[in-house]
Amino acid sequence: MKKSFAKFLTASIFTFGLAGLTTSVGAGSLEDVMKARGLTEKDLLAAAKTYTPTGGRDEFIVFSSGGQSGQVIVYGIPSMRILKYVSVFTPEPWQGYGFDDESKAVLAQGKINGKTINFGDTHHPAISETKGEYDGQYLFINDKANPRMAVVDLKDFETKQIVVNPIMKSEHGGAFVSPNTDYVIEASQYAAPRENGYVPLSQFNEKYRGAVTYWKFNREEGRLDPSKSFSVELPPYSQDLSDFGKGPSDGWSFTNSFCSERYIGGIEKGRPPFEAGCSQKDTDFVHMINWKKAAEVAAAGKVKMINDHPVIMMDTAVAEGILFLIPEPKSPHGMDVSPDGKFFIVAGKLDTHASVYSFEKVIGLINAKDFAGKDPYGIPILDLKKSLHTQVQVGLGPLHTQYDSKECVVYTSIYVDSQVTKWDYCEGKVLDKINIHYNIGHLMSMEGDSVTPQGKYLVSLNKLAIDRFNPVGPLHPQNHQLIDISGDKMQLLYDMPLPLGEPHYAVAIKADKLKPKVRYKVGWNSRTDQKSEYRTRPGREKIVVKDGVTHVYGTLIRSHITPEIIEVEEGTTVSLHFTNVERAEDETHGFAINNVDVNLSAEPGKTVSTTFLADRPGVYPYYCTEFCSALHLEMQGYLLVRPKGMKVENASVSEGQAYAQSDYDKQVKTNVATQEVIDSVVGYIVARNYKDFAPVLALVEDATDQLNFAADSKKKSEDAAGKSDWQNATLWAQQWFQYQVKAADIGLRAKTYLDEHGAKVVQ
Ligand code: RUQ
Ligand code: CUA
Repeated sequence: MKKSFAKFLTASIFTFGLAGLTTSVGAGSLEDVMKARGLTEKDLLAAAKTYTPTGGRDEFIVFSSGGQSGQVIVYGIPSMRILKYVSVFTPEPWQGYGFDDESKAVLAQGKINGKTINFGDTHHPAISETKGEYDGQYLFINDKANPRMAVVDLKDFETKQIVVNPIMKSEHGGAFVSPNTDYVIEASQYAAPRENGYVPLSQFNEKYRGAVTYWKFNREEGRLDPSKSFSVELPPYSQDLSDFGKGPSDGWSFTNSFCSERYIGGIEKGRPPFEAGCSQKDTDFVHMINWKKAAEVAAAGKVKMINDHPVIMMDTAVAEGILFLIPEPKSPHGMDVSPDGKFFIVAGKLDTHASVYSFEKVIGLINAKDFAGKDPYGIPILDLKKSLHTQVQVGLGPLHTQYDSKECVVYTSIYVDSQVTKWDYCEGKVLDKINIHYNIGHLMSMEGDSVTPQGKYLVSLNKLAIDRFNPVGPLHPQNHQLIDISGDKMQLLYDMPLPLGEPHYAVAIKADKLKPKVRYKVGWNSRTDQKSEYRTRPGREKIVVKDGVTHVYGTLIRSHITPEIIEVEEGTTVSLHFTNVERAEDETHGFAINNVDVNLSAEPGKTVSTTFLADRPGVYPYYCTEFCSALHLEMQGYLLVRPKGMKVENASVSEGQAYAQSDYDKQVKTNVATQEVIDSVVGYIVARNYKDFAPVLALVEDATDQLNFAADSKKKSEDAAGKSDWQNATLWAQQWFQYQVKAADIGLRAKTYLDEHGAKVVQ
């Protein structure tokens, strides 16, 4: 195998490089394929609009909530290819999330009253904004089940922070950001007592409350700052979705509600259920809050501290003129402020209308103190008719609305009819309808929450898939349908099954606004965004006992784990710290120890740790879990846990075969031949304008590293040969060869890249 390697390499260059691509004609013509697969011309057009050839990129990147999976799903548009699951509230082994000590610390921030919560019901992702434009820096996502908010850094797509809402027991209306991301809003859902503890439902009207929390975002640190955050107390009206104003409505936030009946259920006692009791009235309330003024009120200390968190109580909010109610039709849902900030649209789940409110009218009523009445808590109520711009009949069960790049054009999801309605909110008329499959919840246009929606595509986030895909048992995937909205008529392009939780909302950003890194600075704790105190450089690996803990400072690189043998006595607390010292793109190493639930993921540059009690004597092989190189299977080692009191045995093991000088000579011959091939690849690369290609530059850098390692092993092998230690001389010569293989592998990748990207000869 080794002998043929040089030949193989030469052959590879020839096939992939010098000979160029041979076009192979597949089975049949386009018509044949259409006929065989039963495709129409419309299907082909849809395929052409979504198909992305190998190596191609998407125009938009979507961040979708993962519902009860507690994750965020990342995919591309128009290809609808899933790119990543970002673990947020839930442990996820591929990313080592909830397995390494660093990410465990993030998850631990999400404990509620000391209890570990291992899932989240993620609902509404929001991308950070600058002047109302998505800036691609951070993503926020809420947890409806356990009122929490998380921050994902889009530099590495990792969860950095989880904050627990101090006064809510349930939430829904988050995350939405103010136009400069000063604040992230989180609104409660099911009313509950503000304090922890028992309060009977008979005191619902007096003691149960809703709230909105404004989480202050510190952009420099990339973290929410609980010490500068505050809440506004609200009536027990089951607050729902929220949105921030912009332009003329900047400084205000809007939160709708349902069950303003304050019904408390009791089906088991023969009372009508919540669904009946919560939909008695014809209207519920939009809560309109002047958050800029509220921030001043909070800063002035006009708050009540509840669970160490400042809350502006309702009477203060009313007295300060920061809280108002506007009626909205029956069991509303959706709250979407227009890109220019002049309107906000609400739809009623049990109504067929979407209601367009005019901010100008609403603020006029507030300034003129023209109120229609007060609610039981003394909050001024505006008149519905006087607040409306228009109402449009859009279909049965309208929910959410998204804005197009074309002025006045919006799309509303119609749950019961399983449709999307395209309409004009300025003129108040329906323009088009399209069927979806089935029961749409949210929908999403490109950069639809920003001040400049991009149009082009719309995604329908359907709650049911029913018959759309090959059956996989009673639990079906969700169905995200891609719709072309560039023309007058909407056109369905693609069905994507999403098999991970129930996505609620999603946001799409222009792909070129995202600038994620491909590697960390070597020795990085990615969760705190700081150098890890456990970072280790190659050659500096060590084992240190400190405060009764055995710390192993190790490194990972193709294809070895250092150290390869770790021996401890039964009952030792072991803390392993591994730094992936690779600089190469995509060279992640995993680290798993068999049978003890230890599993890490170390991306290039990252330092990860795991701490555990070695409480059972035994032999525990460990290995790298990512197929990182030809000798990945050899990326292995042993954890030995010696029974208490037993002496260390320095066993002499018969290590492989005993090599002779002839073995050494043979290996050196192979290496010399391999080096010639590598040189020819290098010659091929440097004869071209490879410096114009960033990925190739990175590959060349990595290959240079590998060749330096090769030189180091070569020297060790020659030193051993000088002492006629043929065993070690041969082993080091083999190691030298391993590095050559890696360098060649990388070189060939660089060469392929140059060929495929039209590099030019520059002699
Ligand atoms: S919700 S299907 Cu949780 Cu946003 Cu409306
Ligand atoms: Cu590292 Cu496999």
